Amino acid sequence: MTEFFGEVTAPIRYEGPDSDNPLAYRWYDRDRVVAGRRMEDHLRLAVCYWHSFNGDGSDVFGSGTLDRPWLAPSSDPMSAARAKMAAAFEFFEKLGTPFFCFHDRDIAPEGTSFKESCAHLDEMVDEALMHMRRTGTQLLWGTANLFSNPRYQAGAATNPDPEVFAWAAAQVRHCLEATHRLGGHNYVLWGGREGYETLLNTDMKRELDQMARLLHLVVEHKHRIGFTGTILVEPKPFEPTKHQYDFDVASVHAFLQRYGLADEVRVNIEVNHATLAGHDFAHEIATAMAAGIFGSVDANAGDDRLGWDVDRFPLSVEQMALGLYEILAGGGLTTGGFNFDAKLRRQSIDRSDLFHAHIGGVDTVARALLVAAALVEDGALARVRSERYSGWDGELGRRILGGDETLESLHGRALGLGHGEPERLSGRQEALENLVARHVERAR
Ligand code: XLS
Ligand code: NI
Ligand code: NI
Repeated sequence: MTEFFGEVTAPIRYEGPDSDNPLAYRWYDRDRVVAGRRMEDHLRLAVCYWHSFNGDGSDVFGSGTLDRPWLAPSSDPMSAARAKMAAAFEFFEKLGTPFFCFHDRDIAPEGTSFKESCAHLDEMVDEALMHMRRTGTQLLWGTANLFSNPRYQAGAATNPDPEVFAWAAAQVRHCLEATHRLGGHNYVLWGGREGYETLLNTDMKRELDQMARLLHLVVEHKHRIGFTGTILVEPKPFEPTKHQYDFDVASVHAFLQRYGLADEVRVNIEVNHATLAGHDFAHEIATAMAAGIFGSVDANAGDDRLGWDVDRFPLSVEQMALGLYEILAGGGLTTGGFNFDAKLRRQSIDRSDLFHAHIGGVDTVARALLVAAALVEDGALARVRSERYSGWDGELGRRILGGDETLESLHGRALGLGHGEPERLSGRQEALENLVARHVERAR
């Protein structure tokens, strides 16, 4: 097989924090046991197919800059798909991360009919199985692209035309089965164009009902075929539509509850989407944990000044560590993982840039894991949290939560109080921030 990433001759290895080798991991030591689990099993890192192998560096102002020969318009689509897949698995193997993620259209070109598109996907799934057996790479999740083709201009499930819904449902059925054949650990639905541009032409109530119907069909089909992976919805507040229905974790949770889906569907939380929704990454994780719907993470980063999905590779150890702390405190990942839904900048045109980008992302997340594990082990944050609420474990707290008090009884109680105001205590925010900073400095 011809190598695509010939500049990187050997698999990327762990060399430790003092290494100056740019093609080595400084923090990701896959077999190291952290908080009772191998690093690799904690993080379940995945490379995404779309940004890394389908993205060509184009932006709204100009065409592609990256060297991706399989994207040349002159190439035969199926041979190009095979060349792309060979390069992708060469990359996964050299990077040494255990998982990948894909959209149906990333791995197989759309044909001239639905039937031909299915045949293309089936053929590429066979090819992927062969590469997966050869390299040991596993599938974290598959997903159907229900947003690129012009037929989805007004959404897929939320389209005003049921013909488009029917087409999307057929596509999802095929992609879910492909994911199942590949042993996928999850199946993702990101609401690409499930939202609206203007309310002037939008019947929101209908669109939400339609979106729930598709999700119910997915859950039913998952059980029918015996797919044991988790169904995940990926929240995002806007882009491409002005208002996406799956705005953030709390909106998705409300939606799932309203339509009786909260026991079947969880969330895939993307860091950059959290930022766009005006939340911290850790907030979205904690919201999902509290609701019992945490699933997986799309690990990337936004930009402080740009209000769109810039999908940079994760850069901030602290941001990731605070999210990972919530994940560890909530019991860790199960079927989910950390998927690098991140892309190269337009000028990063050397083939080795894809390695540098991922190595940086992997090390950021690995180091964040060390910080989060140290915070768990230190126990101070957990202690502060539980002491802060200790009153709720006492008699008054238990009576209030247990429904033994009313406004009337609490009014009576207040009138009869012998003492004055409740005692106020420090929230100690700065001291806790300093504690986190110490662990960020020291984690090794
Ligand atoms: C887009 C989303 C997308 C999903 C998969 O913003 O992040 O890449 O992860 O459809
Ligand atoms: Ni994503
Ligand atoms: Ni995104």
